[in-house]
Order: sequence, then C-alpha cells, then structure tokens
Amino acid sequence: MQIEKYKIDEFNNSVLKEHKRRFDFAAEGVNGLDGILKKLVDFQIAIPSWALGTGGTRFGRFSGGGEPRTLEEKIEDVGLLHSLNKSGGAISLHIPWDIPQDAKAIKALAAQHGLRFDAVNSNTFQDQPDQKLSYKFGSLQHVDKATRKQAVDHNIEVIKHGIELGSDSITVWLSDGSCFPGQLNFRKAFQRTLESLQEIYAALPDNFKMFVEYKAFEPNFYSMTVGDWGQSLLYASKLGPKAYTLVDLGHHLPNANIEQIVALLLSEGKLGGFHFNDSKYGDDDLTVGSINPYQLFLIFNELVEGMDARSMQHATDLGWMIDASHNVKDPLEDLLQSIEAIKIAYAQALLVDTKALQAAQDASDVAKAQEILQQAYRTDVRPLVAEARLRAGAALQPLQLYRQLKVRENLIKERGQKTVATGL
Ligand code: RM4
Ligand code: MN
Ligand code: MN
Repeated sequence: MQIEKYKIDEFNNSVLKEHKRRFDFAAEGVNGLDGILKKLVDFQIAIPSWALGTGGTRFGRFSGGGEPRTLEEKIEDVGLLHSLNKSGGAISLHIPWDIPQDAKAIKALAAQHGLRFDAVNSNTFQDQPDQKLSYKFGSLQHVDKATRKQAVDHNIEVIKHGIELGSDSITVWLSDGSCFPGQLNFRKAFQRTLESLQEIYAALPDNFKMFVEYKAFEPNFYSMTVGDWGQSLLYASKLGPKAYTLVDLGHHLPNANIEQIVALLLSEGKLGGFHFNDSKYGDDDLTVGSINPYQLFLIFNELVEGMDARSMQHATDLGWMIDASHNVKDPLEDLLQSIEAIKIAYAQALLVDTKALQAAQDASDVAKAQEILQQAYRTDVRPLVAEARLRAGAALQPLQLYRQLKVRENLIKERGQKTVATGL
C-alpha cells in the first residue's frame, strides 16, 4: 500500500483552517520561528526493522495482523510512516533478522520511498539455527577464542551489509555478562571484549562509526560487560575516534539522570546516537514520551545546548533511532506517536531561552532557572510541529489520517491476519 500525495493534501485542506488558527496563536512571539520550523523539518528519526511487528514478552505475544513478512514489506511500512509525517526517513536493520539478499534492489526500493539506511545492528545475543558455537555464555567476552572469533566475524559481516546499503554506522549491543557472582572474572571479560571490539573496529571503513550500546541488566542479571555509560565510554575511548557511546533511554537503572549522562558524553565528543523509548521500571521499551515526557524534554535540552556548543548539526551529527516494542498497540500507530513525542520534546528544547538560562545559572538564581526551563516545557508546541509537517508535505495529523485511510485494514487485506515479522 502507498499513500498518494493528493490524499494527504485533501486531508490537510479539510483541517487547514483550524490548524492556521492554532498555529498563529502558537507562533506569536516565538523568536527565530522559521529557523525552528526548518530544524523540525530536517530532523529525521530512523525506524528499526524489528519494530514493525507486534512485540511481546516472554509470557506471550498477541499479533495484530497485517505485519510485514519480508524486508521489502518492512520498507513499505516505513515508507507509509514517512509519507504521513516526513520524519521517519531512515530504516535501521538488525542482522540476521533482516538480511538484504539483493542489496542494490533493496537500496533502490528504499530510495523510492525516500528512505536511507541508518545504523546496522549485529546480533550475538541469540543462537541462530545454523550456528556452530553457542552464545549462551557470551559472545565477544567468551572464554573460548573460537566463539569470540565467530562473533567478531558476524560483526564484520554486518559492516559489509552496511557498506552495501550506504549505511555509515554499526551498533553493537552485547548481552554479555554473568548471572551469578563468581561466574566471570570482570577484568578478563572486559579485556577479551575490548580485544574483540578492536578486531571489529579494524574492519570499519573510514567513514563508518561504531556505536557501543550499554544496558544495566537483562538477559544477564548479575553483571553486564557493557553495563553502563562508564564502561561504554571506556571501550569507545580505548577503541579510537570512530567509536562512540550509544544511549538507549531504557537501559539505565531507575532514576538515573540520563540528561546529565548525555551532557557529559557530548562534551567529551563521545555521544554517538540514541535509542528512544520510555520506561517505568526497566527496559520496558514503551512508546517514547508516554511515561516521562519531562525527562525527554530535559534530555533534548541538553542535546540542543551541547550540540550547539560544539557547532554540531542536530539532524545529522548524531544517530537518532526509535527502539521500542509495541505489545498492545498497532506498531505503526505506536511509531507515529513516538515520532510526534520526539518532535515535541525537540521543539520545546529549541524554545528554551538559553541566554536567560545562562544568566540565571551564573547568578545561582535557582527559581528563575527552573522557570525558564518549564516555560518552554509548558508551551504547547504541537501546532509548530504540525506546521513543520505541512511545510514538508506531510499530514497535519498523521495518526488521524492513518485511521481515516484504514491503513491497517488494508495491510491485513494484502498480507493476511496471521503474519509474523522477524524480530524479538
Ligand atoms: C536490546 C537493545 C538493542 C536491541 C535489542 C533488540 O535490549 O536495546 O538495541 O537491538 O534489544
Ligand atoms: Mn537499544
Ligand atoms: Mn533495549
């Protein structure tokens, strides 16, 4: 299924008057309005190929129907999203869940939908049916050299797929760690992991980045070999200038100050990318902004401030990706909501009066500093985000149009009720 442009225009015309009224009100008094709208138009968020199907927990999975059965259909789904909001112009592949058989054809298909390939992801946290050695006790950290080599080779293979698709980064997330005290020598596990990462790093082309993702716990419940930003930063620093830390919002222990982590990684020049999601308890992979939108805003505030301080391009100098699981919602609806939440937080961060904030900070005026931040956070920026969409040729209300066009019903008709997408 594809959404023709005239359908988007027709829909926009039907809600234009109301939008104009709201936009005029919201735009009044916004400094540098056109610059802000341009930044919103340019900001694209990559969609993971494994998030287009229904997610599940270890207890069960309840499929919603019409899920993409092939990589081609996944690209079609991301294309649908992108035509609705013009903000999801990239796709991130997880290998071997999604192996491009014919890279040229896949690249051409993605380009037809206006999509490029974002970071490629390796998978050494599961055993594949044809795999020789098991990752039960880790991959890059494994005590057995041959198992480590198998995992290193897989990562190099993933980089090759990335090169063919025009991607310029690989994300390495390891489930390596231990479940019980005494199981692992931490120091040696770190050293082995570093050496394995060094071999992968050596295979990176010049323009390629390596993102080292950390996670506090799960599937290992006693220790994780890349368990927090400190460990990730250690690896990334030892590896060299092409290695960076990747922050997945759900990968922290409860109450961690993620905005401070982001600020420090940025100032060290070692923040590489983001996995957006939200959580209440752990790595819940809930819709971005659904639980703690204020935290999301505070993170974006640090991102904007920190990137501006280093003269970085917001849209392109970091990798922006959603990494969520849609267990009880239509994945495409969930992704539309996620992108909207990200854009709202970004727009609010762009509204922060940075000069006034700095003056308040320099004067240790705590109440004023809080007022300034919350002034931006409490501004309803939805009409600005909608206007940016309008200017980009997208729908003023993507989710409403998605429902009006009965996209899911159409996909079920095309693909069937009982389809399963690859992924977790
Ligand atoms: C992990 C982590 C990785 C993702 C896998 C599927 O928890 O977030 O980024 O690739 O899940
Ligand atoms: Mn992640
Ligand atoms: Mn995760």
